Amino acid sequence: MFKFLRRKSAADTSSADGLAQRLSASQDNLGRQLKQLLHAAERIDDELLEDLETVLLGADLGIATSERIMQALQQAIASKLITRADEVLPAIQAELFDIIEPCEQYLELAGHKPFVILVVGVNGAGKTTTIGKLARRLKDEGLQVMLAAGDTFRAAAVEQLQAWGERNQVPVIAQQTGADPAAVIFDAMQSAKARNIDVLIADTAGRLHTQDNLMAELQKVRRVIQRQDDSAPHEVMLVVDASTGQNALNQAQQFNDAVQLTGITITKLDGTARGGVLFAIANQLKTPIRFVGVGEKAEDLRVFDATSFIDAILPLG
Ligand SMILES: Nc1nc2c(ncn2[C@@H]2O[C@H](COP(=O)(O)OP(=O)(O)O)[C@@H](O)[C@H]2O)c(=O)[nH]1
Ligand SMILES: [Mg+2]
Repeated sequence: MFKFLRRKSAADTSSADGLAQRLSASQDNLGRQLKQLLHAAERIDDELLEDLETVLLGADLGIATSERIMQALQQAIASKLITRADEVLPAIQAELFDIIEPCEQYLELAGHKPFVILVVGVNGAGKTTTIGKLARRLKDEGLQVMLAAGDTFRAAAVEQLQAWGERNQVPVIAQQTGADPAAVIFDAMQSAKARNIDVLIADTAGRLHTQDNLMAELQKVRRVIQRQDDSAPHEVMLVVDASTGQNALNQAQQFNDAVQLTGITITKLDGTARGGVLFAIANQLKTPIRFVGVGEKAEDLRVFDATSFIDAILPLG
């Protein structure tokens, strides 16, 4: 029997309000700014439209996504679907929902044992922390989890993963600093099979001498995993830090070109005003957004839910 991860944990469902609180800086930057502008507007004119676009860009939606929304608005205005300023906000909200709704695709862990998750992203994005949170979550669901310390670049990275492993009683496969990450992950694959592990999550380094080196290393790790299970890795998950704004979008595009992402986790949505970058990533990449990180603690990883996200960042009420 395959075990399925529950669609949502209590933390996801009981916390619609909690999410709004965590995202309050981004809500100030997007939802509140749009409301203020539209509240003050007497009619829809070019000046208002320009100001709206400025807010969208300022909220890190990026040029392409802001243009998409402005075009949708202009069409609705031209066809008289929208005639008053107070009709604009619901229209923007609906368009933003259409952008992110297709990315609400939950990570299904069925069908492979071990289910192998390769976690990639630049240094400091939140990879190791996300792995720790995810391990805890999966363990709570009754799954056997193992971690592979594939960031062999820095001693601290291995220790950090081991600390998460100890806290949550999850085994961590590691070698000395400087070891070949592909070898660590190869070891972990064998060990996971021998120990009947359900989910193996592999950490990776985020910085090498050049971007090309990093991507070549990740491709090697992928080949080594495939030598043991040609269907693996079953998830290549990028972790990006929302507070880096448009950089997060650029990273997503680069990693996707190099290692074909199957999922994205967007971290540090708490305490940044740049959460709007999630719309840019969804619109440009269309890759499933699996989780959002809203804090440093184990429970601060939420399943991405388009409706709760919109309600938090752009509430209509
Ligand atoms: N506020 C906040 N901090 C986070 C989040 N995720 C990670 N961090 C912090 O970001 C820093 C870098 O995280 P780390 O997992 O080491 O990044 P890595 O280099 O990609 O492995 C750490 O101090 C984490 O505690 C998040 O969702 N919210
Ligand atoms: Mg790390």
